[in-house]
Amino acid sequence: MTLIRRTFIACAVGASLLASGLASAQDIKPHLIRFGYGLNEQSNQGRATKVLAEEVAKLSGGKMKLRAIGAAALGSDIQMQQALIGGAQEMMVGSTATLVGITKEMALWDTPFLFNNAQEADAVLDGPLGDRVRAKLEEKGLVGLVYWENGFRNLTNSKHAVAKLEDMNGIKLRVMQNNVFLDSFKTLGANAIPLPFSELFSALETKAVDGQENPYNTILSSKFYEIQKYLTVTNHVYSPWIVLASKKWWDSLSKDERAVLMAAAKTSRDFERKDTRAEAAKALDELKTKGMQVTVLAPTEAARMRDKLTRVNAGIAANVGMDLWRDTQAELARLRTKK
Ligand code: TK8
Repeated sequence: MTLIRRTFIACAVGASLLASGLASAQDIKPHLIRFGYGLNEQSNQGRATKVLAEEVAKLSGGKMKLRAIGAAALGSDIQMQQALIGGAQEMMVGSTATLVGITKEMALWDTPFLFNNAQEADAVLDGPLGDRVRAKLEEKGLVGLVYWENGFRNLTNSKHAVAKLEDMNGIKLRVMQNNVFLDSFKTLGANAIPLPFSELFSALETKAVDGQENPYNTILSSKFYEIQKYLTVTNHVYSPWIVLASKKWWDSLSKDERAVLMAAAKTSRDFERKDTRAEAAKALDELKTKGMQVTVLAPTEAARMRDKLTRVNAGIAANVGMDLWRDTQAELARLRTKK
């Protein structure tokens, strides 16, 4: 048998073993993967992490073990990113927004009202533009595998109902550690204070800050309803999460090991989006049941906020680069006329 033929057979066997989840004959060694995330185990982030861990075990024939460590026990998003870059931790999932200090192109996803719906987000994030932004991480020591859904963000606070722009005045509002969010909420008149998510509950509880903004799922899973009375439906931005690996570690893996991780990441992504959307559809009612007072903005007020918020767009475009900005706008226009 020629070498080429033997290689071909070995590859074919390898592929079918991988497909059946029995990867034992492949170039897969034992690995313990420390995977950190910020939310609770009983959150959409926790549930999807569990699916990821199961998939990694299945596809690697039990050789690769993903140890999930939630509730920011390994640190905030930013601390974990640094641990990945240094090689002290293997993997994590967190907000793209907290990566902007490392990779400026990530700020593209912070553009207020960029996506009109989840389908647009999926198409752009899973397409060439999402790949382009993801690839930028590599020069900084990170590998971005897939985007998960955090979701459309909404505003909560403990002071008073926010029904119009002026109601934002003087609200001490926690924002993610990211200049776009800082500028966006300053523009709306809030006193915006950047804080890691891991410090948010206690900051709200002690009234160090009055409010915050996050998707319904997180307001529910992090029990913000216990300490935040007022919720305003703003849907001001679609927030992605991204599954990251340490590049230092990734580069030491075999092709097969990387294939296992990538396949598992994709399965977890598909599960996560479905799960998150199903939960989000019920979460607002649940938050009302828990006692939150929900304000839906009158169209004129929503338009005033939107107008103010989109003033940060020019700055984002300059920061992420005009080519990336224009290509994104063109892709969105294409998606919108396709229907
Ligand atoms: C969790 C965070 C969270 C984000 C935030 O670590 O910080 O508000 O929405 O999901 O990444």
